[in-house]
Amino acid sequence: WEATDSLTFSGARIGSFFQERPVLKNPFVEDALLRGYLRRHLPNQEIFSDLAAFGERLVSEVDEWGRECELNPPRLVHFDPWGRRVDHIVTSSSWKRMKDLSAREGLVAIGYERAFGEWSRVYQMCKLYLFSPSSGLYTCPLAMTDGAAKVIQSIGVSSPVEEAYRRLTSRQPDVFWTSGQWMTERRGGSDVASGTETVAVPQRDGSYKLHGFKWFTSATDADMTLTLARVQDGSGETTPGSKGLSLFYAEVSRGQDGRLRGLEVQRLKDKLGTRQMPTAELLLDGLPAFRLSEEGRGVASIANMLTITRIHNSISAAAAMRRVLQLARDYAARRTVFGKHLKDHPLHVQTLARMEVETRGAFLLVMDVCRLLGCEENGSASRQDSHLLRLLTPVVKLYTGKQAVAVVSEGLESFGGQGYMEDTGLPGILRDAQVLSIWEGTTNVLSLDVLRCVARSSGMVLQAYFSHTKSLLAGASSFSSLSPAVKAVDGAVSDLEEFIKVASSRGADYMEAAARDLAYSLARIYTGALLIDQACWKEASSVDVYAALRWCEQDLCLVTTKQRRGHYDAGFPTLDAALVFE
Ligand code: UCC
Ligand code: FAD
Repeated sequence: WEATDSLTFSGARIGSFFQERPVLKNPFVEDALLRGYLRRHLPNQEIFSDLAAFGERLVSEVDEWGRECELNPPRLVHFDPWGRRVDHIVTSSSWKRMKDLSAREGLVAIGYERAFGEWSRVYQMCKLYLFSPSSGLYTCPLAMTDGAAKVIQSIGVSSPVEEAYRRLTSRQPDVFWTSGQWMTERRGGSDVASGTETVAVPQRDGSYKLHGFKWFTSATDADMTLTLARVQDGSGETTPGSKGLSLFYAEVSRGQDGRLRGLEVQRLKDKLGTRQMPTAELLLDGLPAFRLSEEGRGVASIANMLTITRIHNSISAAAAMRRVLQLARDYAARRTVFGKHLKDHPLHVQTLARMEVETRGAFLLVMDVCRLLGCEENGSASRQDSHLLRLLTPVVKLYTGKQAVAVVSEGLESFGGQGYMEDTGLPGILRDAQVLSIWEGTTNVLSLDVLRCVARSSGMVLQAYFSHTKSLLAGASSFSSLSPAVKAVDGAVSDLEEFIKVASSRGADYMEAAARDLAYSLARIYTGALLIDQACWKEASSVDVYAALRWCEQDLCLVTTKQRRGHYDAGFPTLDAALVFE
């Protein structure tokens, strides 16, 4: 009988053991591959100092803002207290802070200042890679902002978009603008050509007014947007299909009555993830706009934006994988089960090692695409580089988008039940990863884009691909430790070449059925070659060699096996349909 037992009020006895949470450490310092990659290609002290300091700031300050963005999602206020329509998207103070931070840190500007020549894009993207998992999804508006700046630059920085370009690429928070990318309408997001109903009505002064409905518009608190619409001729007619689409620039502004000019926000989307960021449905009701492309060249003109946003998407995918791994390995050193730390259970470490190999592959693949982009923008790209950039952009986006979901999902499991608990912040990583394979082109749509760019280049992009992959392998010929990996990639290259020869005589339907497997094969083989190349670097470690070997143990060429190839034959779509719809 103890005195405390007689107390009417006493704290519940919940035991004294509490699990330790995983601790986020400086993501730059923690990332051996990132630092190794930069030491190899861009050994610049200024960049190392900047990234190390930025990494520190992410841990001490910004990561918390990102969490606040998740906890205080945007909301839409349609009317002011006196009943006037205002359509105000209210965002959290942390979301606004992200905008200031992005400007000051030059997260878009670095790509346009080009202080590091052809490596400027690599620098910019490495910084975004660190930022992304802590950014509260602010990397989404940054991607579109970067894409818009790229489109303007490619069209020509002149009136009426001179000012916009200056703002999109500014480092001054009060000058910096973000952009939207309004493409998707109710009828469709993949098939933009038949999905776009928005019309552009010419005005006397050469500008236009847009009327239509945009079904998905992300980061809708942006200052401007690029969008697609069909120009009406004198009799009010428009041209259907892709040939009728033109590219427009519009500012998002308010009139003296406080209402959005020519715009109404119908509602905010109720999303699985990306909740930190507003995604709206918009009625364009006479939105003032300027045509940026020639009439009918809308899709081709916005393609530059797609290239940039797809690269950003891939950066976010690799970054999500890296983040979950960094937390998982920290946790593995804290959590004890069956008498020892998780890090001392070989099966647990093997699971993390598999995730690590996938993450390394994703990082090297996306960095290589950034390198190619930098070369192209710097005027130092060969024809081969340009072909590779065109081919690998959809490949890296579709492959990393899918792998991010797999790796992050595995990552959540590594925390046991805690990985499933919302207030740990971990489930949000998975919910946000799920979108990476949907927006900016789904996996299938991008697989078909791969086929189209192969066909349109008369196979030149594939020639560039094979030639560069082989040159990477040739560099490894004297490294005996890597020979199983080299042999595997070499064999996969031959299989793929052979498949392409056979498949090209089989017709378009056959190729279409093979498109996804082909795109995956392109990704896996090329990534294998990059991991091998990284392992050949004079300062590479045995871990780099091991990572290359591990990657190349998997099925690299998915279009090789006879059974699978059979599935591309004429009879199989009917069987697939029967299987699905029985
Ligand atoms: O989802 C969106 C925003 C989400 C938020 C931002 C996230 C950013 C990452 C953040 C990370 C946290 S915006 C919506 C994105 N929508 C899409 O991605 C659409 C997906 N659909 C496609 O990609 C289709 O393949 C279409 C729309 C491009 C197909 O349209 P068409 O009209 O059938 O296209 P064509 O006929 O294939 O191509 C028309 C022209 C051709 O040029 P010309 O006429 O000179 O021969 C093509 O070569 O456009 C050119 N073109 C391209 N050029 C088409 N695609 C490309 C390309 N990818 N690169 C270069
Ligand atoms: P659909 O095209 O209807 O696709 C449905 C399915 O069919 C997919 O699995 C697809 O892979 C498959 N499919 C389609 N065509 C083919 C084919 N030819 N062969 C085989 N399979 C095919 N859009 C914007 O413009 N701006 C934004 O800011 C924006 N933000 C977004 C934010 C979020 C959170 C989300 C989820 C979407 C956003 N989108 C935005 C829209 C996004 O780009 C589209 O949803 C996407 O491009 C897919 O288009 P869809 O929804 O019409 O799907």
